[in-house]
Parts: sequence; structure tokens; C-alpha cells
Amino acid sequence: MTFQAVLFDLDGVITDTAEYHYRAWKKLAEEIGISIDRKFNETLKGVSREDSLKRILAHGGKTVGDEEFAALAKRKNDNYVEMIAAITPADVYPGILPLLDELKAAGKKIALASASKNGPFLLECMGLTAYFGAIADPAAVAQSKPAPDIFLAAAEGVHTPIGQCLGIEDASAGIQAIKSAGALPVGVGKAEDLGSDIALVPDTAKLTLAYLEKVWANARG
Ligand code: B16
Ligand code: MG
Repeated sequence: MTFQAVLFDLDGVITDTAEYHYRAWKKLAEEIGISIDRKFNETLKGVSREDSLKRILAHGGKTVGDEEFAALAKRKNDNYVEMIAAITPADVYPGILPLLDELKAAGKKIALASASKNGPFLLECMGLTAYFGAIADPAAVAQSKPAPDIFLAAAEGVHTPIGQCLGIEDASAGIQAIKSAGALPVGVGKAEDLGSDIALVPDTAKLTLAYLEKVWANARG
């Protein structure tokens, strides 16, 4: 049997918002005297807003009270939301729209497993909402990536056993989450960031139904 559902990460898989998250965190970090670079940013990808801020503060050796913590998280998100307000269907990564069409035509279920609370807004901006049978709510899961919760919730949302799902991710935390959930991971990115033990594509243009079927057959067939 082949896979029945695909669980999509959003930032860095469906569109380039990973770059906007980086810019917004870098700006905030600089404002509080902490310097972050792209290498450090790899450790933030797929990680929730709150956990990302905790990591940045720890990186800079800074501690703040609860009120300031909440204000900093809000400031980053306000800046990020301003950046993503300009996102349109033209910003969907190459290959994603044809893949969604192929999956739909083949009767596969499609769900979103993003850590972002801005996920539903972003899908709307890109005109993709109707493709998704379920959007797992990151605010409703107990633990964020690398814990499996958001992928389990996405699979449940489309009524598919997790063992019959593929998960597509650009972040190390997300790949770990897919593995511990029991779905089959496909990574978008480099082996040095995501590991050499999983199927990897260098960019989303390579993500076709035929490719996903091949990955499944190799791993589970
Ligand atoms: P928000 P994904 C994740 O989305 C991002 O990779 C990560 O950088 C971000 O901090 C997290 O969402 C939370 O996003 O602040 O918008 O709620 O990659 O899981 O789609
Ligand atoms: Mg991502």
C-alpha cells in the first residue's frame, strides 16, 4: 500500500517565510544587543515563537521577566506580520501548486503541520486554503517540534493513520518530529542540516507525486 496523506510544513516548504522569520528575529535580537547569524537560525527553524525567543536569549546570555518576554515575542510577530502581509499566490514555492493538484487528483489527503500561528493567514494570502483537509492548530498541541504532536494532530485532522502519512519539512526539528510521529520524512534542504538518512530534495520543484511514490516504495514498499 502507498501513502494516503501528505503533512506539509509551511515556512520554508510552501513559501519563503523562513527568510522573513530570520529577518524579524535578527532585527529583534539586534535591538536587545544579541547577534545571530544564519547558522544559528537553523536551530530556530520549525521551533515555536516562544521557544525561539528563549533560545535567542540564552544565546545572548540574557534573562528577562515574563512581561518583557511577552512584549519581545509580540514585537517580533508584529514585524513579521507586516512583512508577510504582502504575500500573494505568486510567492508559493515552485512545484508546490502542481504537487497539490496532483495529490488532490490522486485522492491523497493534505494537511498542514506548521508550528506557526500565522499558518491559516498565510494559506489565505497564497490562495491555498481549499487544498487543505485539515490545519493542525499549534496553539492546541502540548509540545512543539521536535515533539511529534503537530504531525499527529495533522494526520488525525484528515482521519489517516500516521503510519500512512508522508511529512515534508525544511527544518531539523521538523524532521525529528516526523520521525518520532511515525510518518515518513522528506526533507527540503541539505544533508548537513537535515541528516543523510532521509529522502532529500534540494528545492521544492523536485517534489512531484511520482517522486513521493518512489520515496515511499523505497522506504516502505
Ligand atoms: P509564528 P513551520 C515555524 O513554522 C517556523 O519555522 C519558525 O521559525 C517559527 O518560529 C514558528 O513557525 C512559529 O511561527 O511565530 O508565526 O507562530 O516551519 O513549522 O511552518
Ligand atoms: Mg519550516
